[in-house]
Amino acid sequence: MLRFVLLPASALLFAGCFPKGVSDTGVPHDTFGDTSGDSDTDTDADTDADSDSDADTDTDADSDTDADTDTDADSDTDADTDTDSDSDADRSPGVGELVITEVMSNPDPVDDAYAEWFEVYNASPDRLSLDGLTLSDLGTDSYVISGAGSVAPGAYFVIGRSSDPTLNGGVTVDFTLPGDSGFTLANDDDEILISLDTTLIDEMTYLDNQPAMKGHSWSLDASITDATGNDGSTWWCDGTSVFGTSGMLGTPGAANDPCTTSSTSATP
Ligand SMILES: [Ca+2]
Ligand SMILES: [Ca+2]
Ligand SMILES: [Ca+2]
Ligand SMILES: [Ca+2]
Repeated sequence: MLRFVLLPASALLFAGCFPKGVSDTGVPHDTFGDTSGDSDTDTDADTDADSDSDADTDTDADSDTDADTDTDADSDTDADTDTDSDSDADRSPGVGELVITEVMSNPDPVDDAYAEWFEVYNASPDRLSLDGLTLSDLGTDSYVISGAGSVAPGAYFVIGRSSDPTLNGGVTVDFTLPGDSGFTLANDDDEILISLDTTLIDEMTYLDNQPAMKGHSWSLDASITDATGNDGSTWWCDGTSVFGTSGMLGTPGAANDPCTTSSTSATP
């Protein structure tokens, strides 16, 4: 039951001693009816103008300043700290978790400056970030990967020198090396080293008679997907499947061809 209480005139006079909008502690409070004692004009208890109770400017309940409901600072809606839309935090690879599986060092008839590429395989059970890894050789080539994103477990990833299909022979490239990367693949002998700081993740070497044929990739046998199995030349051979638009042979971004006795090089 609603009751009206009649206050004595002295009580009303006492309340009137305080200016409108100022509490009895002297702290201004808003005049819109919230009881929090804060100084804003909305009806919640925080000091910002939105309707939730945290101090950021979005309307979700977490304390960060983006509009999603997680508490990390990125703009996606999952709870991890990376910017992709899956729910795991991509991690960097450990030793042997990325495996170099295929190398196009001597593309033909297209220009090496656009059509060189190599392929890595994610041998781990997790999505692996490529950013921060160093690509190098035993000479002076060295480039720290930036902006490549990540590779899914069990997937192949192609790093190349151009994403332009009219220049690179039609290979689909997952990450394009910048023009000034300085990372190139010699036609005679060269190496690819993938490192995280001082930790070597994987390394492969080819000699001046490998790969033997222009326009063919140098391809690890389909049965080998580990970082020691690709050492030496035993399990490598020329790619045999046609890809792209220039008649070159290899399997960029996909499982490799098997090395058979009909291949020009290794016979596992
Ligand atoms: Ca090189
Ligand atoms: Ca080359
Ligand atoms: Ca290796
Ligand atoms: Ca392949």
